[in-house]
Parts: sequence; structure tokens; C-alpha cells
Amino acid sequence: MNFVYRCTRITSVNETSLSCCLSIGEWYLVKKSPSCPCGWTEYYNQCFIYVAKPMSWAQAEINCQSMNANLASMQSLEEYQMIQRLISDAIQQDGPAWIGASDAIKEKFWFWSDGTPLKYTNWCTGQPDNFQYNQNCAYVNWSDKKCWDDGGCESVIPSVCAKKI
Ligand SMILES: [Ca+2]
Ligand SMILES: [Ca+2]
Repeated sequence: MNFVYRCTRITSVNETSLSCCLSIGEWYLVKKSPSCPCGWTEYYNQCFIYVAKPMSWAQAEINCQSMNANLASMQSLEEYQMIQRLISDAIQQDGPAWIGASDAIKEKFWFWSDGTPLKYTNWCTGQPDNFQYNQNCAYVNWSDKKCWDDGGCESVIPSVCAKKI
């Protein structure tokens, strides 16, 4: 990823910009991603962020929407691996996280919460199994294979948000 570095004299600093700035004397070096907000990771034409706070799938989606994003969708193995790196960089392990795929509206009809069709998938063998007729939300990094599982939407786990640039 390419970052643009620039030095600037900041007169007013809010909490968000402060977290992105390193003080050099009275100047600040601003590490600025070309198009994504501070703290988000750019990958092709999307910005991604790992949300550590455990939430249900619906809470997590609403939280993403509050940042003009949705739970992350992905279209390729490369994109999934980038999301896995985002998680492992944040917590130094491969923890579970909600992504935007759900079949809550109609069983076995999976789609992404951002409206894109679900084409690429990385389900674990035997998943999605709709265990106990009550698993409608997809999360990543399940089992030692680090693949996808459908889980109960009310489980509270971290999540990954994404938005288009
Ligand atoms: Ca289901
Ligand atoms: Ca399952």
C-alpha cells in the first residue's frame, strides 16, 4: 500500500486526526492514506477496518453503517487474505469476525449486506450447515482451516467493515 506523507502545521486537532499524527516539534507528520479515512486500510477501491468490540451481527452492521460502511464483502481469495491480515495485524492472532454475508431473510439465500451478490466464498467443509436451524450469519477464521462458518447472528464477536472509495 502506498501512503502519502506530508508535513503540516496543525492548529486544531480532533481526536481522529490526532491519532494519525506524529508530533515533530511544532509540526506534525501526517500519515495519510490516499483515499481512505485514517485508521482504515485501502485495498483496491475499498477501505476496511477491524472493529474489536464484540457485537451481534446486526449491531455490527449498524455500527459499520454509522461509519458510512457495511460489514465487509469480498470477491476473491486475495481479498479474504487481506482481511485476515487486517485481523492478525490488529490482535496478533486469527480471531473470528463477522463479515457481511447472511441468509437471515431466506434460508440458503446468501447475499452481502452491501447488496453485492455472493459469488466468491470460503466456507469450511460442511458449512454453511444452519446448525440447529439457527445459523444465518457468516464469520471468518473458523477452525484450524481459518475458513468461513455460519453462526448464530446473536453471538457477539468482532467484525470487519468496508466501504467503497
Ligand atoms: Ca441459515
Ligand atoms: Ca455453521
